[in-house]
Amino acid sequence: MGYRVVVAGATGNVGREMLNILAERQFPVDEIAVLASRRSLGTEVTFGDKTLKTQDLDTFDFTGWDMALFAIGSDATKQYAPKAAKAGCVVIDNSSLYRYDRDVPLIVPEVNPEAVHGYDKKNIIANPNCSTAQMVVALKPLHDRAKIKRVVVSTYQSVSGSGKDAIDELWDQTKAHYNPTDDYQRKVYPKDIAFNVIPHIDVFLDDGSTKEEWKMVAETKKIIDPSIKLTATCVRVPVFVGHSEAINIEFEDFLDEDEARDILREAPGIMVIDKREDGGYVTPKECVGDFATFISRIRQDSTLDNGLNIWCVSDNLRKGAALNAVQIAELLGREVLKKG
Ligand code: 2RA
Repeated sequence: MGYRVVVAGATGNVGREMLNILAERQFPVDEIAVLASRRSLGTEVTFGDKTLKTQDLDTFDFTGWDMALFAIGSDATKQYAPKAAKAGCVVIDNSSLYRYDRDVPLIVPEVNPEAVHGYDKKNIIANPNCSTAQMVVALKPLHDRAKIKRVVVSTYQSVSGSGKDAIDELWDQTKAHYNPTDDYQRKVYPKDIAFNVIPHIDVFLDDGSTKEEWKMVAETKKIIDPSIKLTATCVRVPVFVGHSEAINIEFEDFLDEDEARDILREAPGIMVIDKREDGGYVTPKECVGDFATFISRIRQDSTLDNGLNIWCVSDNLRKGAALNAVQIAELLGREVLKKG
């Protein structure tokens, strides 16, 4: 006996990964429905060895379906999540719409699995921002051992975080660089992503930070501990898939780098690749398609009494979005619905 599962946004990067991961992890599916907007209606998507035809999100009846993984953006989520929730289908939403709602649990299963029991306030569970998910997986085991006071994080985020068009843009700009048209040669494109880095993701806020940076602060506080002080600089880099983060941590208590490495090695969802030699660390290219959050460059920060630096890399379409959503579905099934 398994679950009747819906994937809404099945033709997007994250929606397709959700289907891949549901199949890879052999999630107990009795029946699956894949939904898309009218403009993508009928598009075929793959689920394991099956090919499924997308149905119309606008007319779909969620009644009798156990859970719906949403990857449709905040605007569409606002329209369809309440409808699904009201029909008794638990929504696991990848957009930012509900993340900061006190009646909606924001969950990274390796970090705060107990929060799943709060799903029934709105019948909605929120998935965190991709740059937050991998970071809190790394921070939580260290916080449990030495209580984190402050985090300074710089991110190096791949273009797939902002969708399929951004992947095409990087590809086209890179090609244009080697085969410049007259127009391209004449103009200098300072804000191109190809061969560049851009310190701007999402919109600017009044205090000069960006909403992406604000999300990392707000979500870390909600998922781990509101007392943690965090400041972030989120940067877009010319990488197709895989977010990287340089994380500086100040603890209440001293934590030796070797003990930190041992703790991380034993922590759920983490793979430590950390040798002080050429290639003794992980790069984003190596994380693509993997479930793990990779940690390298673990070392004391000697400028602080209780400081540590780490390098954190993960597939932003997987742990940063689709995998975390499927893990929440597994948690919901195991702890609450208990059908599978
Ligand atoms: C990005 N975190 O990387 C944002 C949304 N996925 O663009």
